Amino acid sequence: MDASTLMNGIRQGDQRALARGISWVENQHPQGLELLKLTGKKVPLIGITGAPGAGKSSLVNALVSHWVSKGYRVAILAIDPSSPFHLGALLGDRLRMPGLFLEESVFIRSIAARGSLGGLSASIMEVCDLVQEGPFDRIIVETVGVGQSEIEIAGLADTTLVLTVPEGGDDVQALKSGVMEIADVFAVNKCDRPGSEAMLRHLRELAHTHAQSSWEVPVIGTVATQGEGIEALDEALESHRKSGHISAKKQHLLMEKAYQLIQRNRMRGVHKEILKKQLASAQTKPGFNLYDFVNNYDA
Ligand SMILES: Nc1nc2c(ncn2[C@@H]2O[C@H](COP(=O)(O)OP(=O)(O)OP(=O)(O)O)[C@@H](O)[C@H]2O)c(=O)[nH]1
Ligand SMILES: [Mg+2]
Repeated sequence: MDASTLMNGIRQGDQRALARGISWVENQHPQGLELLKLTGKKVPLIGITGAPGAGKSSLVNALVSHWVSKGYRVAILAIDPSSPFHLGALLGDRLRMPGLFLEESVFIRSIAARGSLGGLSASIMEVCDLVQEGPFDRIIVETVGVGQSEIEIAGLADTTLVLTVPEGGDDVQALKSGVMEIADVFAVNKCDRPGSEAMLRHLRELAHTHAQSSWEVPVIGTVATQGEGIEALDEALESHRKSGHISAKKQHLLMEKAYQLIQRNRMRGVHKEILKKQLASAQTKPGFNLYDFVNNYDA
């Protein structure tokens, strides 16, 4: 199949076509680039991040159910930060999202953060570009908030939702040291647990002191498993989308995107195993110098 035929399928909402397109892009199939050249549509992309077990998938589930009831079509991308072929994680999320799978209006895909330099890979950006061609009203990307990934999700998403829990003492420290800058909206999930009022109050004060002229991060209490606070959360996400605060991040996003793609293009043809062999042979020659070797290297 050629790229434009597949793209037609994707635009018409054929989920199998989309799944195939994503595979092309992820596996750097020769037609993948042709497919990407046809992209350009923009659908609001919401990134959701937070500590392992904070309730991201549960919240996505509740939010997506809410959107589906409003008639939205939604794509969910779950980024597996640890291993590329961790079926357990995907199945786990599938089980936690009963019903949604059967919904025609919801597309779910787990994607691996492989090939990245400690963060989201170029292919994830490409997958997002491709998914935006589908007939979706919202795209949601779930990523576990570890290391750089949460910073990078902020570069990728139009709106970044940071999730925390009432007992998240460590989270509060993290918030003070910069996560506040990446959050557009905050949710304190598991508000059925003790300490939620104090946590909400604390975060609201923090949000207020960090507020920028164009946007003060709203802090929403939720109980994802019971769908509590979901409407308020939806409203907060919506008002961020309409705030115009979004545009300041776009240039940064584009730069990050270009940077990673340039990096990947430059490294094309450089394979570690081959490099190892070439080095081994170069080292046997008299006068071997690593800097000369690197300088003259032609993949
Ligand atoms: N009490 C309570 N439990 C919740 C709530 N939301 C989620 N949980 C539970 O918390 C556990 C983790 O929820 P997940 O939605 O899988 O959390 P996650 O952040 O997606 O987890 P990872 O993807 O593994 O990082 C599950 O057992 C949920 O049922 C909530 O609002 N209240
Ligand atoms: Mg999850």
